[in-house]
Amino acid sequence: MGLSRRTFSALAGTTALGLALGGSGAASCAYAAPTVPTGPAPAPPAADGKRHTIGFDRYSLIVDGRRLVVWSGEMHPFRLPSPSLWRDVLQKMRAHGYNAVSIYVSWNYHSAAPGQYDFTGVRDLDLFLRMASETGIYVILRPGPYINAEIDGGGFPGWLTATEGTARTSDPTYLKYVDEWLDQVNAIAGRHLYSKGGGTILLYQIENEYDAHVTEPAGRDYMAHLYRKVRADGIDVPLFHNDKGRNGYWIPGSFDTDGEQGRWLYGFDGYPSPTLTPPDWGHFGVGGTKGGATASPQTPGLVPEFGGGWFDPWGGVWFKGKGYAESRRLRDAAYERRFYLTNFANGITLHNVYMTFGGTSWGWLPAPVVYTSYDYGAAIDEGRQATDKLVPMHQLGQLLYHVPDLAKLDRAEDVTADGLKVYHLANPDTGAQVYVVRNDGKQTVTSAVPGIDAPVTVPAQDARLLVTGLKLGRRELRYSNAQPMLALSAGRQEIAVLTGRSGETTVTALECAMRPTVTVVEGDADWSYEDGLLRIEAQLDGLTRVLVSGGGVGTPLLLLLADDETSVRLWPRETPSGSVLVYGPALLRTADVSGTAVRLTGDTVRAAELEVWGPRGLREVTWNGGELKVRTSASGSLRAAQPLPGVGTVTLPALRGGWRRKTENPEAAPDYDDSDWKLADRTTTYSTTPVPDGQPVLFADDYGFHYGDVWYRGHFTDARGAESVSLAYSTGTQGLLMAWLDGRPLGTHRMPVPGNSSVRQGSWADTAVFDVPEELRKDGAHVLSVLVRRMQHDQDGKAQDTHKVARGLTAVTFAGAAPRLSWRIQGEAAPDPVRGPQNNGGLYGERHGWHLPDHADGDWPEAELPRADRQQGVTWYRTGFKLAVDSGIDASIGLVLDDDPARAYRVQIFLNGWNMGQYINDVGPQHTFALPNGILRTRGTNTLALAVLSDGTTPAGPSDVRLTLLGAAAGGVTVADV
Ligand code: IPT
Repeated sequence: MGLSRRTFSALAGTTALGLALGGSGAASCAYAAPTVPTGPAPAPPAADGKRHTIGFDRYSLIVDGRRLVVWSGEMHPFRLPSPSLWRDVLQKMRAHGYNAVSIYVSWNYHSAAPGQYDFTGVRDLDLFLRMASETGIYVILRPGPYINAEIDGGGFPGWLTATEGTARTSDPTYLKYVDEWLDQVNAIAGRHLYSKGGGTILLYQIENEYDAHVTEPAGRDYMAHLYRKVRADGIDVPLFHNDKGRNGYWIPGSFDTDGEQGRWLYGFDGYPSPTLTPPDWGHFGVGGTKGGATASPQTPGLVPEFGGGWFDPWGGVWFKGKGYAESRRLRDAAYERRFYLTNFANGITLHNVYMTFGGTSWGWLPAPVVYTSYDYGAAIDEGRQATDKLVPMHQLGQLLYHVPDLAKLDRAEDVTADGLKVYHLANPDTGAQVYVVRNDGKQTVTSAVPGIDAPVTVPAQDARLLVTGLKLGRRELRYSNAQPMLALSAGRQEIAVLTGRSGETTVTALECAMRPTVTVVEGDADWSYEDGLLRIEAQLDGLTRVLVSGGGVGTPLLLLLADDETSVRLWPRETPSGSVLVYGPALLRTADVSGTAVRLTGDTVRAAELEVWGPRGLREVTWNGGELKVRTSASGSLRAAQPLPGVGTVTLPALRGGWRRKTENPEAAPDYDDSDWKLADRTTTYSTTPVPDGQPVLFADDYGFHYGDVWYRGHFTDARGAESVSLAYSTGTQGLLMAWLDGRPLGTHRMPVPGNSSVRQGSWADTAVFDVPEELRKDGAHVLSVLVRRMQHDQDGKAQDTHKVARGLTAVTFAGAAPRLSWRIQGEAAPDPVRGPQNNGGLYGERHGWHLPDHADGDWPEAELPRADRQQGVTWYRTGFKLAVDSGIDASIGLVLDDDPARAYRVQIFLNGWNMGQYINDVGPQHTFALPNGILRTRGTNTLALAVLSDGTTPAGPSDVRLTLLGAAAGGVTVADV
């Protein structure tokens, strides 16, 4: 095995670190990296203008010569169209122990046409990266060019579907466009590299789950091209790819990286079923081509995506989407402990949870497979609320940051415990032992784990991490049956936090050469001292506090034993003046120490105590700018004399009155003037869908229409003998087609589910057949008007150009006659300069600004809800509403639509002109649509416009339309209007 003996570092000159890699390359063998002493993780990153090194060895990343376990969460800026709120999510992640955020950048979101790129407003990547630096969180940047991500075309712009060449290969046309994209992204990314002190980008991914052409030049040259391009653009941080299914694809050396193997990491993803036993995919795992990290023994275990939830498909009989509560239930907090701890126990030290905040696939962003909400069942929900899935993330994230022994672990001798699976690991330098104990059964297990002289309880389908022989500041933990969360030093004392389930009895044993002084400051605890061991027994309920002093050590140790619920109200923070630990509020956003004062910002939901441990001499505490009266507590903290107030009530207006209504689709009328529409007369296409013989190309993308609805008008002169018309069309899931002949509705056809044999799976094509009414089978001028609701382009997951499958009409024929039709086509107008290319389709109302807040609707007839209209076509409803949420409250608000599920209609929801998604009444499952603050004016007037498409087969709504509160907190970030 040709091992590089050089330090794998991101910057020239860093070989000074001298991290020689030794060893034979065998999968589980330990590589000595003697020059990286066990010590604190690097300080939280910032754009500090300094050069930094980013290297790695088999165990972990090594940043500025210190080991770093990357504990990352995925969010997509494009799924939260209000930049101020990015900061909210980033701060929540950082506070809950994530030290990195991984983001996709979606090409289609930034590019409406070749050569046109927009990185402003809700697309301001630079601003996102600045916020990440200000938050002190690393960024893993993943700009594709292909991303998948349940996004239209897998991230490919609509216009790319109409270009020559095969995407995701070394095809020169494709590469030309890719370079154009990377030029744009890298110009911004280059300013935010952690290596260069410009920001916090730590790692950069090229492509995603690229498993086609792996051994062919078309694939290898493509990857090599991407690698070279990114390097040439000055991106000097380690690069990697995300291998789907752990095939060992794109490991170091598998393609040409200009001899720079040392700056390329192997990454793989995993979305295991939550009902199965967690897989061993790391260095200590089963090995072989499906073994995950074992495919690349010299690089640290990197999982760029590990399922933290799952996307939910549309509802109805075939897809059976059940809503995101179900995703969250299947991958709950216990799932996270069980699966993520298993990953960690397998040597995965770079771990990203996809998704941590899922957000919203607003407008026409969603790939056909998903609906608007991309909540994902993630730890932070679509309404930006913390769920109890943050508990394990918080506990583990703080642990990995605060306990350096965990950054370098080897597999240690096997130990067993009845009823539990045990992974035993050890730090070769400090001797600390780590046990990940997992219960795969259906009953709670209490068992004996060697080295821990106390019963270890693990609930069914759960896990926990235990340590022995671990240094906690100046003392040493011999063992505990509680999971450690952090150890830090604050002022004159050291603090250690251990956690467990509420009500559990924990035993924590500390080495003490001499008899210590022990004070149970708060809670239900007992202690005993014998043979150099202090044994503390505590029943967990809130925060149990035990102060240990003396015993031969000058610095006292405050032992905090927290139950789960309490552990997520403990907020450690590193400041330049030292560590701070805050206890009480629902969220700590920032903590700044200057002189004797600590300034804190954060959120409360219920009234909360506030307590701060910090550097010596602290006397004053402010909370969200207000000074608090504080006292020194018996546990050495500053405690607020009064609890912080909780959040006040938020009242939302009913949306009953003020509605106006107007029907559109004039395009259906025979005399509608379509002379300024494009002629659909092309004969060739780059689409993968064949052009039917003797027909023009009717595919909307070929005429520059890529998003939402598209209209066709086919003119012909003789309908004699025409019995029926067949309209072949192709959309995504849930697509539909409505047709009129000479203004007479012919009917609505909806894309059937894939079980229907007439649908070619994946391409979503079907044919609508409508009778031609007898009275219209005449000579003379006729117009066939057709509205197609497209449901976006396929993702190109298999690199077969499936994003180029046609969308819109594909062929039109008559039975009993063969008239020649002359077609005109009309889709979306020029993209909204602020809201972007995916905000609108080609409905008449959209082309004429009916969705915009300032549209003059004064002459529209007034209407009352609920409605029960029965007609085929498009009707708009508009109303306004005022909100007056207190400026100190972060209220997250949603819009609910509800009706009898038998009614066949769908709604495009426009809030202040922004397309907040699509509701399909008889499909579901989504009824609540998140309205992001910034787009929503929480202190002002809002306009809601609903574009209703009804089949005409049933009465149609809207019926029940109302606002709902998704969550509220006192605090929040400052929100700028979008
Ligand atoms: C993996 C993709 O990398 C990611 O973009 C997203 O699509 C995710 O899945 C699912 O939400 S692909 C995989 C699980 C086959």
